[in-house]
Amino acid sequence: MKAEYFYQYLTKARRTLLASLRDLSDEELSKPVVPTDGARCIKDLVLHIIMVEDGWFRGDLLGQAFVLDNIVPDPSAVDGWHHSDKSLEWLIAYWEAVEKDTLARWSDLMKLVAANHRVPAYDNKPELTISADEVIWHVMQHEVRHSAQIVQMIRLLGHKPPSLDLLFFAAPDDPE
Ligand code: NI
Repeated sequence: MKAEYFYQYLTKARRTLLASLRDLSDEELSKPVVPTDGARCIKDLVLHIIMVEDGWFRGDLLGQAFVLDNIVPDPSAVDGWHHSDKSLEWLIAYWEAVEKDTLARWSDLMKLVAANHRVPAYDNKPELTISADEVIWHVMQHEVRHSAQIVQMIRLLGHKPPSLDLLFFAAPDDPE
């Protein structure tokens, strides 16, 4: 499967997920349903997914400024795990801006894949590298894994979560 096809699937799954999140109250989106120092609420996970794509594709692969730098006066203030103070509409606007930029730069990303470009896998171990292709798939797979956690949180809040499997988007004409 081509990476572009899978990213297109993600853009559709995001719309379905966000439609479900718009049906939740701000209190529910901010509620710490998982007792952890990490991502506790839906907003924490949504922002984490966006920042990972923003950071890997722009900062690590393309060597360009983060989308975040253009939408907040102080990007360093958007750090850490806990973001219950953010509005869902702000999160959606950031996600849409990242997606738009990724789609606009897709051919540049694929050029890095074709050139077998490699970047450090960890900030503190520059000798350990990962290929551009692995970065693309890491970021996309990362969204799938955390989206599943969001789905579980929606369930824990007492709501019916959306179905986000690729199958449902690949075969939209399936008669129920
Ligand atoms: Ni993660």
